Amino acid sequence: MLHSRTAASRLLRCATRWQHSSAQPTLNSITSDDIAHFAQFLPQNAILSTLSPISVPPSEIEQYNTDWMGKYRGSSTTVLRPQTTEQVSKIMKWCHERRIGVVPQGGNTGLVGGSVPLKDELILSLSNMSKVRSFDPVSGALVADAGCILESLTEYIAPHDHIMPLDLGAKGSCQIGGNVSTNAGGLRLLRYGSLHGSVLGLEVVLPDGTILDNLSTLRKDNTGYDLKQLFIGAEGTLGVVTGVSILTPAAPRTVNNVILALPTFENVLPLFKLAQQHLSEILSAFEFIDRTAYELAVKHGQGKGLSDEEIEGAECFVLLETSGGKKEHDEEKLNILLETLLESDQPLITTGVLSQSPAQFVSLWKLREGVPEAVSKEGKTYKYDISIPIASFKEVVDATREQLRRKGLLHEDAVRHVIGYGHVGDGNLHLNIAAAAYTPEIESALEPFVYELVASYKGSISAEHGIGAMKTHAIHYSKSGVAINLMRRIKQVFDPHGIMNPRKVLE
Ligand code: FAD
Ligand code: 2HG
Ligand code: ZN
Repeated sequence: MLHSRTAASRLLRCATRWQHSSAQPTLNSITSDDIAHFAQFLPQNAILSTLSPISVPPSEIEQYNTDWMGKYRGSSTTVLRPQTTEQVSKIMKWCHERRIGVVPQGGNTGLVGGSVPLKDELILSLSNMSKVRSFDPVSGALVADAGCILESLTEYIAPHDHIMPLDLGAKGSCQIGGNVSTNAGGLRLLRYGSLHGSVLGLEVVLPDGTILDNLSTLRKDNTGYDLKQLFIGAEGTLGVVTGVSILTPAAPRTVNNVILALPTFENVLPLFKLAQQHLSEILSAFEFIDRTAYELAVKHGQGKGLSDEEIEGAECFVLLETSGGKKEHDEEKLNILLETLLESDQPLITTGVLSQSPAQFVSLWKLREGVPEAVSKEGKTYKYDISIPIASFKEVVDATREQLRRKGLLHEDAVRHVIGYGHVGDGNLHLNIAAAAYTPEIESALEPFVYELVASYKGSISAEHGIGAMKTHAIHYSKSGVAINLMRRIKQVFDPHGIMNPRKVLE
């Protein structure tokens, strides 16, 4: 069954490749004349280019050409950092006429190679567009420039007792426009849902420079097709998001978190069920970390958890958070859950730590949030971000480790760790493989192995990070030919010259 499906999708892939490459538009490189044109309406400090007359050294462009993992590297000569939507519009109009490829870039924290050029496309950084445009403390509607850093927005609305509906480990660098463009999930999705629900409106500059002003703050608007949804998760392939209107929820009055050690992975599902039953509306996060991920977080100083004796015999960990309106009420509920867990005949947990102070609350979260950073210190990381049934998380991590062992790649000079962690509440596993270096041997041991495994569970090869440059060839594992074809037609309508983030999402 799996074999015939895979063979069919390979055939489809070849056919689509052939069709597409015959129609691939040719894009032009940026020249000094283009720079002279941009200099007519952009301040000098908004243009970084190795071309004359700007002529900065390539090292100044390096950080924009390289992604967070150090896995993808472009060779762009030019970064533009406009300050206004009108400037973005003029840039796009020019690039559309000149057939210059454009890569919109936010905080450059993306994990699928979508935020850096594959060749010498122009990099359009939104980092100079970082003003809050308005905030309504009653409705919670926040309207901000796309370049606002997620954490700054959190700080901006905190005095009004509101929080952003999303939170992620990269909050100090990622931008709201990047979050929208990747449809980022993160640590609060269980409670506040996805950005498809909380984004109220968008301002987008289309590839030909037209400004689509859809910055509504209305909760309800059923006037035909909901165009903003197309740009949420489009990864910069349909236009440049310049403004975001987003619904921010009221801040919970009380939050608690607890880290629980589990003797076996088998207990994760029953624990999740019990937590939902006992905590119901106050359960706001249920995150999973396997033993190796936990140990790496501790090793690299990402938070403090349990003592060595306490974690003895633990196979994995769960970080559970509650957010509610009344401290005593929430603590009572949480304590009843913990007592039930510890006093049962076959306890689901061996031990746990309940945070006792705001500092400890942050420290426990760091054990989970800090895993990507910790893994990055162990070498180069292959990252798979998949949706599969929760019960299969461990099976997938183990099968991947076994596959690498079979290929003779599980040793210090090749693959150092195979770990699993992620958002259990959302059915989203992060499978990370820390290696000494990115090599073709490791890659071909992992792919299509992991994608075929995911397809066998009818899962998704990208739960929250997107397709970017990494998974264009694998999109068919999770999307039908009909759906891919419709996506191509949508792309053609918005971007007939194929200048927006070329060769990302769709090959
Ligand atoms: P970038 O990386 O700059 O760009 C990402 C994509 O969006 C690119 O394709 C780019 O072209 C496009 N883009 C960016 N800005 C715009 C714009 N204004 N208009 C049009 N297109 C644009 N992701 C999650 O979903 N959940 C997590 O929990 C999570 N945790 C992370 C933790 C760490 C430590 C790191 C490094 C990353 C994590 N990520 C997570 C991935 C990443 O942070 C998110 O995808 C984030 O939303 C990207 O935002 P950014 O501003 O950095 O975008
Ligand atoms: C997280 O949940 C992020 O920590 C990053 O989505 C996951 O690095 C990863 O694989
Ligand atoms: Zn995640």
